[in-house]
Amino acid sequence: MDYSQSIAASLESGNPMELMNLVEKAIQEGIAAEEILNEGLIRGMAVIGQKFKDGEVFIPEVLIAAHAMTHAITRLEPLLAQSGVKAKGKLLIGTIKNDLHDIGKNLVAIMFKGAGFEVIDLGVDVSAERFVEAARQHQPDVIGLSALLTTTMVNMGSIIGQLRNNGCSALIIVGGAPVTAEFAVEVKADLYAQNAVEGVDKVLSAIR
Ligand code: B1M
Repeated sequence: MDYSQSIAASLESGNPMELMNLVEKAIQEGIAAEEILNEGLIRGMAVIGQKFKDGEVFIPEVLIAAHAMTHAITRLEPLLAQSGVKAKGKLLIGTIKNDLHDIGKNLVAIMFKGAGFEVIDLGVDVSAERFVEAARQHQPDVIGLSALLTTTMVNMGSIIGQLRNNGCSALIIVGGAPVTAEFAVEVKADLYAQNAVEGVDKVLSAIR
């Protein structure tokens, strides 16, 4: 089994110490941080998501994996952000109200930092009012809305409407597992991205 497969397997089996050791070894072996992330951590988490859906694992197991993944991402963060150049703009990002999923949103934030953006991360469960207030305070160039639940993504349109009604002209990008390009058009977002790297690419193309 190669490192990526071992990392995915160790995340699935909920063994944080083993996971960190494998991530460390993979880094020392010169495996690219992106590969460790995509082929190891994200792949492992996708399996856990499927098992959760199928009733084979439950919230505690998912939480253990999520904590382990967060630690591993923290270790990878400086490597992922190494491509950073001069500041390209300011991103305000958050996971929307009633949604506590933050792993994907954190990855988006890391990738934007790596691309040279100043990032203001509002965290999870962010209301429309907080987005509006933070947009007024920080005057971002880009606002990112993340949602992982079909029950919360439906609020994206209202948040975008309230931002626009309050005079915010920042570029708005939406994403998260259940969000699609069609949905992004429906809620009047400027951009949609399927993953963090695509998010950075699309924003850079739009602001160039
Ligand atoms: Co929950 N959860 N969860 N969960 N969870 C999902 C999302 C689910 C699909 C699992 C399933 O049923 N298969 C399901 C949603 C079903 C639906 O709505 N259709 C679900 C559910 C139901 C729930 C609860 C309701 C369970 C319950 O309590 N009964 C509950 C809700 C809590 C709440 O938010 N109010 C819940 C709770 C949790 C935990 C707390 C246990 C934990 C979250 C821990 C944390 O985030 N700190 C958790 C987890 C870990 C998951 C799964 C297994 C993994 C999510 C993840 O981190 N993926 C998830 C199943 C799955 O997605 N396969 C699931 C890895 C991450 C890197 O990917 O977040 O998709 P992702 O981010 C990607 C892209 O989506 C994109 O880029 C990232 C990668 O580059 N992206 C953006 C994300 N945001 C973006 C923003 C952008 C651009 C791209 O621009 C701004």
